[in-house]
Amino acid sequence: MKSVALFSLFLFCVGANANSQIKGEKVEINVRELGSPGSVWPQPQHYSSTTQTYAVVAEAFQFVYSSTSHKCDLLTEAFKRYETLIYNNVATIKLKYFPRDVASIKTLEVDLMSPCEDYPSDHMKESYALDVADKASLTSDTVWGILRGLETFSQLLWASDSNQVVVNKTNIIDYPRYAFRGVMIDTARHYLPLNAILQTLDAMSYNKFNVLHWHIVDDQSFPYVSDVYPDLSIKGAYDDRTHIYTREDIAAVIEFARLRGIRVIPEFDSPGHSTSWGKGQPGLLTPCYSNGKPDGTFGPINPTLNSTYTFVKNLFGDVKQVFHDNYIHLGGDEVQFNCWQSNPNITKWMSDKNITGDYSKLEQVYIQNVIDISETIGYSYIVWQEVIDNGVKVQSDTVVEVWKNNHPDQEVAKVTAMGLRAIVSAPWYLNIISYGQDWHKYYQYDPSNFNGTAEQKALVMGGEACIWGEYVDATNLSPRLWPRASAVAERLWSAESVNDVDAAYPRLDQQRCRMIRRGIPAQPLYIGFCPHEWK
Ligand code: CP6
Repeated sequence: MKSVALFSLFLFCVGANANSQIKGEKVEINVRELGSPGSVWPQPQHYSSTTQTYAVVAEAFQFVYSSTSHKCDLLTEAFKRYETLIYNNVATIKLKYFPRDVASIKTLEVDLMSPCEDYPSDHMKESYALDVADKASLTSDTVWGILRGLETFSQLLWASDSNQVVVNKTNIIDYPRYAFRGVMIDTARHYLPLNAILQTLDAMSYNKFNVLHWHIVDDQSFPYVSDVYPDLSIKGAYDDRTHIYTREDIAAVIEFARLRGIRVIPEFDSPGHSTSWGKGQPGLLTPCYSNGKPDGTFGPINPTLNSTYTFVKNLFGDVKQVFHDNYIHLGGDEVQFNCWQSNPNITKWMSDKNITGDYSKLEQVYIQNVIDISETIGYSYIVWQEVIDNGVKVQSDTVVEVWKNNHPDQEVAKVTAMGLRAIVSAPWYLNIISYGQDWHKYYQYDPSNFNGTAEQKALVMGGEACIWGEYVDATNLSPRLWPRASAVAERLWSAESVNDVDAAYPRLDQQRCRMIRRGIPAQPLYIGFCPHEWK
């Protein structure tokens, strides 16, 4: 009975026996530890539980507001969602109900101590306290904390050997280690239909992620429908009727995310990675020259023209109307200089400005302008690390995303030594696959493990799992993300000391099975099976 697999088999097969006994008032459970069914992913900061269990009458279970609680639609929606989840989960594992006279929990009393906030933001608080005893209660200062606590509570439920839905007597005080816990999706290399994005948001909420970084456009396609520049998607999308994101589509994504306490940050990557922008906006990209004349190909956005900045200003103004979050990701990665080098007009402009030959400086001019435009519009912004690596001088409130996997710790040290905030995605490129349990290395990377002062460490906001789209579309998005991104989720939420892969394995295995039961096609960690596969 050491292996969790065998333990689960015992629970769900032997437990189905009609003669299963209820021992008196309290259902006694012999084996109960983190790693057995009913454990939480990501692991809470403070967790204590006893072997005492309460029956949960899942088909009648309800979340209720305490008499003093603030109330709002967002929370009431969440109650419904989790009631359904709990009910369906139980249905999926084909449990029978024994609503007998044992100690049981019929409600979880929710106490929201401050008025609901409408939108999650960079300063949202997510801490909560959950107490499951003779009475079950969930308390938080914020609606976001309540959402996290509801998720935790839903994960505590499991099946006793008498085949009842039970929850252990448990006390949890929980809060995230990092404020920024993201997943990046790429809808430019392959279009992702709306339901794939919504499913990703659902899975993110099961893992307490709180930012969807939406890399919405890139060289290959421009699915974003702009009101000011409709030609961008008409000419730049893979298909201007089916492979686009309208205002309504994006509003639906943002609303779905909001209800789950997830921010949506769009990325409009420039001046590189912007080939598709040129189709609907002639004159924007730099014409490349061969043998002294334009060769018909185009390079990065042309930083030397006033019209470029008028365009960016109008486009970002439009984006700000559509995306609610305070942040935009400006990109700035992998800018190729050779096309700029080939173009005589660029050369002339650089000579006039006394920056001949210094293409990093030219990039700096562009980024500086785009940052200024973003600030005027009221945006805070994130950039990829090259912006710093190329010596671009940025404002002190810039957030730098470290993505290159050669010594990310040194890069984080460098960025934070400059007083800039950092997020890390370098070790978490989930689009890269290999044979074996690669989640170990995602799990063991720690964003704060670098040579630096306490002040520097405080500038590390968190990180994100990236799933670039060159080899990913809706067919393989979910299995490639989950449960590998769950390893990242625990690193970003749980305490630094929670870093033992062997201890994590049975909990992660259970989290994966839980995601399957909730409809997320998460790939297996390794050999084995899920309890719901057995009747
Ligand atoms: N597209 C953009 C990409 C990548 C980056 N930016 C990328 C680079 C290396 C790998 C995966 C993706 N496809 N715009 C880098 C930030 Cl391994």
